[in-house]
Amino acid sequence: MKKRATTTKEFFKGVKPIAYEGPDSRNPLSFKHYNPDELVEGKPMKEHLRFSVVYWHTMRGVGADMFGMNQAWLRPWEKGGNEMEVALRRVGVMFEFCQKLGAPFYAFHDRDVAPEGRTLAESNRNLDKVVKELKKRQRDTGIGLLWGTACLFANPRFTHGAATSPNAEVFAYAAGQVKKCLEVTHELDGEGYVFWGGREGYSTLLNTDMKRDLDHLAAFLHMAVDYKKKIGFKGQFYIEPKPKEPTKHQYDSDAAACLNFLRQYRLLGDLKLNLETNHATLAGHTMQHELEVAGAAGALGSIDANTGDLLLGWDTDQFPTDIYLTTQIMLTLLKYGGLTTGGTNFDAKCRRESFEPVDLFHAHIGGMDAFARGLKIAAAIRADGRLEAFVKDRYRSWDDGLGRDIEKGKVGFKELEAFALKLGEVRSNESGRQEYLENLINEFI
Ligand code: XUL
Ligand code: CO
Repeated sequence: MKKRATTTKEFFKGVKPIAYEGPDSRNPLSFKHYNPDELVEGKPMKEHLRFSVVYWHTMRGVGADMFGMNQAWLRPWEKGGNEMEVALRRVGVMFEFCQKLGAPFYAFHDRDVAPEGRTLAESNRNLDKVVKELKKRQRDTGIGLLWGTACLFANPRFTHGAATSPNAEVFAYAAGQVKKCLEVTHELDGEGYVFWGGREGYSTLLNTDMKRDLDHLAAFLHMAVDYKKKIGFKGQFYIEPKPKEPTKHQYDSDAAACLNFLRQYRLLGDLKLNLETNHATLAGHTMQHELEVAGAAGALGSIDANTGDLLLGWDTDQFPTDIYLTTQIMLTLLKYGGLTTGGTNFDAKCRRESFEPVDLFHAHIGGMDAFARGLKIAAAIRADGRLEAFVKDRYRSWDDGLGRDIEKGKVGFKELEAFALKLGEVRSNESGRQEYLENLINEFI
């Protein structure tokens, strides 16, 4: 370990680096399933999963009550010094956390890491100071930036949207902010950059020109793509779908809406999707559905790992612990070749009641173990082969004869009608065997 790391202040005293101890361990601060170097389908778990910790919840969340600002979470390192001093100290806290957890990546919004100034120029200067520190810590620890993003939603100037604001000055401000954020993400060797349009939508159609908004959003993204090329940033761009919250309706509402938008505005080659479980369920879909939609379009990029509470419905951003969920996610990810530039980014927060710093460890350990189990279970299901064979067999009528001719575009309605007229009735329908397949999955869980 380099000298610097041993001389820095320790914030999580009493928490040792989290080690893999296996399923029989009763140590809550250990991994029972996540064993970073263990090979699954010939690749180490850590490369399959590429875990990432988010700055916004983990470092900047305060456990506020939703009807007031009162902070519930104990974060002793936040006390003492001015805003910039705290921001710089927080970098040390974040890297100690990621290091002890063994998370290879982190992710941030520009305004999470550095305080916003009175002007864009001042905000940029603040960001530069913190980025210097982030860069140093990245070098010392080997922890990398999974993706950066600009906060284009919290400041009141973005009340009506950023790239979809009815006010062109707001659009310009947002462009300036994203330009800078792209530069620092590039500076930090980010593997990607995310666009989440939290306020790119509307509260009422009465005051909204949707067509113009969409044109503006596309123009904004084209400018970002151009600028990315100009500065030589090679990271992957992503759009993160979410249907609502904070606005009533967001234009990037789900994977299909995003893909349609990207295709319509000729952006599909430049952006993939960053899919989040709680956003999927808010949109009335499962996470696996969203992954399949993106995968089929060649746009499966990265995941924001969390879960909602279906009894509550809104974006509760809880840590994922459901093995069925992680199994489904990993089945689809493995099917489409796994994560490359993307990662498993814990866009998740502790419950307000879990207010001690050590709860951050319990939460992330649980999420990482749940994904490790999902990965191993999915790999076992794939090795077993029965599920895949069932699906393949279900579609066998497309593999030759009539089905193959249809897929190859060799026949049209005329030929098919002639075939159907001779057929009398379709005789080859078979059971979908849903319950049999659900039982089969349970054999592995
Ligand atoms: C909000 C959300 C964001 C994005 C990044 O629901 O998911 O934190 O992940 O802006
Ligand atoms: Co997210």
